Amino acid sequence: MTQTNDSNRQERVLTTCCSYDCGGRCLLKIHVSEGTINRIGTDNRLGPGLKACPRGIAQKEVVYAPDRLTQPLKRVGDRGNGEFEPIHWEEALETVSQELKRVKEQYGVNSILLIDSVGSMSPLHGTRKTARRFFSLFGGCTTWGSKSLEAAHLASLATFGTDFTGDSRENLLHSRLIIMWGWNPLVSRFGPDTVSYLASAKKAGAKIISVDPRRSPSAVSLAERWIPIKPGTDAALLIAMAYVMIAEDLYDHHFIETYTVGFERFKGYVMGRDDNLPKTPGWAMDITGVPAETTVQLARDYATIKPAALWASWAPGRTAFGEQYHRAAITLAAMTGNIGIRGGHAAGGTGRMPLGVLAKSLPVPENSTPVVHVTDVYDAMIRGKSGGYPGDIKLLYIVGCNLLNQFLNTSRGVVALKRPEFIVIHELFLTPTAKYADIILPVTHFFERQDIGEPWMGGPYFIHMEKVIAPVPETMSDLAIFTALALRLGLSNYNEKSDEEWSREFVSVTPDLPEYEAFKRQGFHQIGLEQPWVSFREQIEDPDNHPFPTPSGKIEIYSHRLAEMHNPLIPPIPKYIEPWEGPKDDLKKKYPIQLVSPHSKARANSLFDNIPRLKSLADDAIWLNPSDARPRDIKSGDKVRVFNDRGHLLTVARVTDSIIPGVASLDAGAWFRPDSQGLDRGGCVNVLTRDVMSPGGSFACNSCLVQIKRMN
Ligand SMILES: Nc1nc2c(c(=O)[nH]1)N[C@H]1C(S)=C(S)[C@@H](COP(=O)(O)OP(=O)(O)OC[C@H]3O[C@@H](n4cnc5c(=O)[nH]c(N)nc54)[C@H](O)[C@@H]3O)O[C@H]1N2
Ligand SMILES: Nc1nc2c(c(=O)[nH]1)N[C@H]1C(S)=C(S)[C@@H](COP(=O)(O)OP(=O)(O)OC[C@H]3O[C@@H](n4cnc5c(=O)[nH]c(N)nc54)[C@H](O)[C@@H]3O)O[C@H]1N2
Ligand SMILES: [Mo]
Repeated sequence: MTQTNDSNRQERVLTTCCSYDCGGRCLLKIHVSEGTINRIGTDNRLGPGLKACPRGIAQKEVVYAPDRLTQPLKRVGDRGNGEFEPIHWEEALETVSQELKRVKEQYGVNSILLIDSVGSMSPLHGTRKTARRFFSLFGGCTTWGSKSLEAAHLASLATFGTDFTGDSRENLLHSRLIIMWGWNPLVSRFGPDTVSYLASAKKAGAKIISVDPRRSPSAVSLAERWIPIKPGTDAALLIAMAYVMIAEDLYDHHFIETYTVGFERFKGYVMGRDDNLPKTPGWAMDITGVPAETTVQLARDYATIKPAALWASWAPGRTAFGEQYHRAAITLAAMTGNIGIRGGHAAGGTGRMPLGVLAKSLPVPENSTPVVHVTDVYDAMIRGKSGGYPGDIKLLYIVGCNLLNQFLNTSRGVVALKRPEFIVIHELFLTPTAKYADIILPVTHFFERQDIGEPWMGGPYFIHMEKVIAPVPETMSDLAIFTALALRLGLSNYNEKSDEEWSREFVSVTPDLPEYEAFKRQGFHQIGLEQPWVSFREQIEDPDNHPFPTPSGKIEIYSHRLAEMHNPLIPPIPKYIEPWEGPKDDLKKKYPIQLVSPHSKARANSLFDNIPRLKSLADDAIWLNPSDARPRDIKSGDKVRVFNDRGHLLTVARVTDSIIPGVASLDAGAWFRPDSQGLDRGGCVNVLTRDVMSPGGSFACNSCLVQIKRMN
């Protein structure tokens, strides 16, 4: 988007958007002259728009950061001690391609583990896309899954048969009741316009309730009521709400009969027919800490205020047996008839819509690769074939991931990262993970390449990502690195187009987008909808012609697919299963505090912890309740040590009644900076978390018991 003439001296304003794994995906307007960024603006239209947060606006500090990696590096000291020397690209690429060849020939492709996360998520330069395309042509490797919404994914597939369970955001304007369940969109962004729609809904009279162990910033500014709950117990509260709806006959019989299967089985469990244990609000109170009257009121509200959106977010699902929480939330959405209607919400938790996704992105040829679950990645690196994994991991290839910081149980990560014969990483910064690499390849920032921005979730809109500035010399995009490696290894067809040619192709095949030149000129394009896009509208309005894509064609409260798994820990109806490291675990005697680790307002996962302007905005104190602080003689601002058998870290206390007794909260993403005693002075919460997979696949970071002590 050129505002003035093309003289280099004149300031030009170019559009782009962050391509990180952040829920925002907001419009950035970059003011550039003489090849340098002067300042960054954003969408300045009134009302809901594509407005950026301080992290987007601070990208100038990120791209020009003094600690940006600007040359390929080769390790010289011991793994992990951070000593490197610069080398030429020629040597770096030759070493990497030789190692790939050697390991493939000597041990087979399964001994190469690709950890490709979503440092960049765009359709062309997406870190996963570029890496998977390369390894597919290379002949395979061992891969991993994901680390975010596995529980919701399993629940949505089992219950609805699809994970397209979202709605376009303006649907919130039609809700009379919105329950933000473990959802804090003011901080953990879910689209640039979501909070604006929530605020409008509130203004229009919608009742907003927050169910969260913390009185989160969203609870403070949007909710009229905060219902504190013990982490990992959400399924119990939802099931007790179902009890109230059944006992008081408040549920939607027509909906249940027309659209669902298995309700009677669920009802039997809820009413205690099978186990003589009715799941009453009193039963739940003992587990969740939520007073019985509160549960009764919440159930009555959800059953009678219509339409209502139960926004069941992911953090409660990132617990042991978190799958049950998502399954229970969907069941309640069905019992209240809130699926497929304007102002309702399917509560599937995946949030995806078919809109707002480009019809085409960098193609990844099919290649069946063995997959290691995220919670097992370190175990696989340590035990290899003897632990039942696909290979002994000899080469670790990391693209767009700070695993040491972000995967569970950092101490185990430190052991694991010493194992492979060779580690290579593509990075912007010398992250805690990059310190363990043998070769570091410095990548471009998204300002330095052309691409297309598509919504992280929600939308629908697309943003033209202009190449705003020339790349820092000696950095390469992931796509360019893999293109160069493919050439060296004799792999044909990896990338035979320019970035512009790819972008042009993606735009041209996507319905609802103007032609490429017009899209470029506009800078962004929002798709107009006559009415909100609501998942399952067709199935509800015209059930005879639109079955749900499940074995029965209905919403499966009793899931046939789960039943076939014959695993009592993944039952076919949603049940409350006592989580490990939850409020009733025996380990509480030793480690009495339940720790949750939400996302930070100042970071995108672990990104920007090294950017001073953003670090100063972070809330990196550990929240704890006065009743837990008092006996430990802890006051706000005190230095505290947080520990369990897995590790320990140093941080600062914030004593507040905005968190329930027995629970503490420390934002995830601060960088791991261990001292010589192994005490993490960076405050990386994953030194404390447990690396065990929930049976349904959830990444259970919020099932974590700790003790806290004041440091003298
Ligand atoms: N600013 C910012 N935005 C982001 C990101 C970021 O890093 N920074 N990351 C993006 C990504 S990758 C993701 S996956 C999403 C994350 O989105 P979410 O998973 O929704 O976010 P969290 O911040 O982990 O947690 C949200 C709320 O859940 C509460 N919570 C924690 N445990 C429990 C529990 O057991 N029960 C209940 N009821 N509540 C609980 C927390 O206190 C918090 O207030 O955010 C996205 N948006
Ligand atoms: N305790 C706890 N742990 C958690 C969570 C939690 O709530 N609590 N949340 C989990 C969730 S939901 C997520 S999504 C994960 C996130 O964990 P990760 O996927 O590891 O995400 P990031 O920390 O964002 O790391 C991305 C890395 O990519 C780099 N990068 C950025 N742009 C590019 C690029 O263009 N190319 C390349 N090659 N690299 C780039 C960044 O510098 C950064 O180091 O963390 C998980 N871990
Ligand atoms: Mo995530």
